[in-house]
Formats: sequence, structure tokens, C-alpha cells
Amino acid sequence: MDEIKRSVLRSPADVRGFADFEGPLYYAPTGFIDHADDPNTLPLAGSRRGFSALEIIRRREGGGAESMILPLLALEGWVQNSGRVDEINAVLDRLMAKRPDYAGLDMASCHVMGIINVTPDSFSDGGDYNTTEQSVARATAMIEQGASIIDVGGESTRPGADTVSEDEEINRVVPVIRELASKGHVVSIDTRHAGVMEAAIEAGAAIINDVTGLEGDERSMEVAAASGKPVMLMHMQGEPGTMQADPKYDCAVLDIYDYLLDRIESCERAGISRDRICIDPGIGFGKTLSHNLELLSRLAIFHGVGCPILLGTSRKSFIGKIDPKADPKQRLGGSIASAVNGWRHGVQMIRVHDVPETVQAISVASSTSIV
Ligand code: 7PJ
Repeated sequence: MDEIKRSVLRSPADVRGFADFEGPLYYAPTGFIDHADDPNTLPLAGSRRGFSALEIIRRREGGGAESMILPLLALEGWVQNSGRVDEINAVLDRLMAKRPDYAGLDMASCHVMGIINVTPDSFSDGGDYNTTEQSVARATAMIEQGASIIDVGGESTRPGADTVSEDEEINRVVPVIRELASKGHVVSIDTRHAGVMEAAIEAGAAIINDVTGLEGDERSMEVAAASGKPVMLMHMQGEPGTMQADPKYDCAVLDIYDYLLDRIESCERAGISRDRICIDPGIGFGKTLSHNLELLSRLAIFHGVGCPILLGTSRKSFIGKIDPKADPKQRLGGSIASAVNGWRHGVQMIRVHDVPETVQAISVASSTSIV
């Protein structure tokens, strides 16, 4: 396993901690417990998932960050000392508020998105389901097994994958989308190309899922805005072919938080309102094992932007770094563990290859938490 480097150093909780600090602070909910009308627990984004403490984080000069965890019970004292009354009230409002429905889905629950790669070379299921009929059959089974969304992609973003032309990408995805949308299923198009977005929407796609956060093609923002459809903005550092070479951040969690907030603001300026936006930290896209683990342990920080969160960890290589014996098809245990961790952090959508197993894991996790 790669060496794990921590970039956020933790100090003991202290109601006077960071009191004289005037720079930006970041707030990550933690101490998860189901929200059961307990005055010491607050709901995460209007769900039944709750948090009982806040990790308060600041950047350090020269890189990295430091943090302290304050139980909500001690928060009031800290707020008085720090003079950040309005800031904390605004942060808590954003962390707690129920999100509006997204693509017609209720954002108080956790939805499973099934992955359909219509590619001959995708790393984890490539070659198995590469015809329209097989893709549609697999997607239909996923819906029956409890998926709320089907994510259809026609280009592999695996490092070293063959590049495909936009026409070829369109030829792969459009027949699958048309068929699934005609049956009333919610389909997202996983693409970084504006021409593919247009063709997919014309075929009935309900959501645009872009691993480049609408930055990969100069027309994407305008196409997405004009479509009126909801978008998923993912963070990626670099380009698929080279992104794993030497990814670097000052502090991955905070840099990615700032990036996503910045992309949301760009979308708003282009006419995409916040209730049409979902964000995704982009596990595995230009990130070391340490970066991925820091993100997964602080996912709830992303509720601070006020949008639903999508998490994609299914079969990814960080699982293979923790368990080097496991090639992509042997990563179900790790995929489920990370999905349940996402659910605990109040994530609203989880993108997976293994739908029935993930649906069952989340149902059992929900049933066995405090009622
Ligand atoms: C993701 C994605 C992800 C979003 C892929 C793979 C690579 N879209 N498309 N989030 N991953 N939004 O499935 O391993 O994590 S393709």
C-alpha cells in the first residue's frame, strides 16, 4: 500500500481554537448519527443522516491544513469567541437544508446510479456489454434491482484507453439512451464532449454528467445551460492519460472544495441555477491514495456548497492499493464499504457497477442505524 500522507493535522478541541484567525475556515460535519429529534444532532442536507460535531479546518502557510473537532454542544461557546456568528449560521443552514428534487428524485434519500459503459475497452467491465441490446438489458435489470439513474458512457477515461471520435461516442450511446428514456428511466450521459451532450439530450437523457466540470469542451457550458437539464460537475486534476503521474495539492479536500464552488459560480453566471447542480469530488481522477482517503473521510464537507453530492468509488484503483490482490472485478467489498461510508456522510447519489449489492448494503445500513 502507498504511504498515507496526512495533509490535515488535527489539534485537540478548544473553544478558543482559531479564535484570532481571520482567514477562511472550512467546516466538515462529523460524528455521524441518525438524526432522531436529538437536539445535539443536526440533519445532513435534510436527510435522516445527522452530525454531532464539526471539524473546523484552516489552511497552513506553505501547504497542508490544521483542524480541530468541536462537538455541536461546544459550538456556541466557540462561535462567541471567534465572532463568526453570521458565518456559522449560514454554514449550518446550508449543511442542514433539504435540497430540492434533482432530476425528479427526492434528495432526502440516497440513490444508486448504475454504470453502463458502452465501450469495448473500459477497465472494469469493458467488453462484456458492448452492444446496444446488452447495454439496455443490463440497465433494465439495474432499474429492477433498485437503481434510480442509469449513467451511460461511450468513452473510457482510463489512463491509456484508446481515444474515440465524437461521432463514434454518439453512435455508441444514443441508441441505448433512446431506448431507456423511452421506457421512462432517468438517464445521465457521462461525457466531456458538447456534441455528445447535445445528441444524448435529443435522445432523452435527463442529466449531463461531465468529469471535466463543464471545462473540457468550450461549448459544454453553453450547451448545458441551453438544455435546461441538471448537471453533475466532477473534479479532475489534469487529463485522463496523465492525471495519475504526480498529482499535487496544497490540501486536496480544501482545494477541491474551492474548485467545485468556483465551478458552481461559473454555472450560475452562465444561467445554470444551483438547484440544477450536483457536485462530485472525482475519486481517482488525478489523486493519490492519500488524496482519495482524505476526501472519503471528509465527504460531508461538500454539503457546505448547498448542492447534492455524487460519489463514484466503484471498483476504483484506490481499493486495489489498499488490497493489492484485488483486480477490478474483485473489489466488491471495498466498493460497498466506500458506498456505505458515502451514505453515512449523507451523499445523495452513489455511482456503481454492482447495483443489487449496493442497494442491499444501504438498506441494511439504514435499517440498523438508530431508529
Ligand atoms: C466517475 C464518472 C465518477 C462521475 C467515471 C470509472 C471511471 N462520473 N465517470 N464520477 N467515474 N460523476 O467508473 O472508474 O467518479 S468513469
